Amino acid sequence: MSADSSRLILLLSGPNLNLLGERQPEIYGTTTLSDLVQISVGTAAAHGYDVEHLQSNHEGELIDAIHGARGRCAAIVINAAAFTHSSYALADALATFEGVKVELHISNPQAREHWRHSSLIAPYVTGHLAGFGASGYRLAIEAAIAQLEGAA
Ligand code: CA2
Repeated sequence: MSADSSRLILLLSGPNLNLLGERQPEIYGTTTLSDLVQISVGTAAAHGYDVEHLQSNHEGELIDAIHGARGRCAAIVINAAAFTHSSYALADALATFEGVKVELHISNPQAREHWRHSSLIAPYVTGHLAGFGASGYRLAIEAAIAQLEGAA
């Protein structure tokens, strides 16, 4: 049986996030991507929502996943990693998704190198969360659900 699209959230993880917990713990913490997915799934489940997760190091694969979410998912939570700062194609793909979109970052890009200060996807998302480490995943799922349920 297919999941109820009004209660399905797509969680997307961009390039290199598969290495979380292995390197640069001073920036990204020690939590692995699988831990973050588990936090997201648990948070969503507590509110009666499902999470589907995809991590890819390939821009086109993330774009295909966004296209595939159209009409099938209620929200997208995306940590586009470095594609945030470089991919017009990802920005265009997000613009085609009509549901709730949350841009998520583990670190605070504004407090880091200058090239991380601009987000090409920012104009196409409902809102963004950055700098809260692993807790950001719980907060982002809650923010997406609050939007879907019309809460302030
Ligand atoms: O803070 C975030 O979540 C970022 O999206 C992470 C991206 C970075 O390019 C963005 O500016 C901010 C980098 C993800 C790389 O992940 C690694 C994980 C472990 C070791 C090395 C990189």
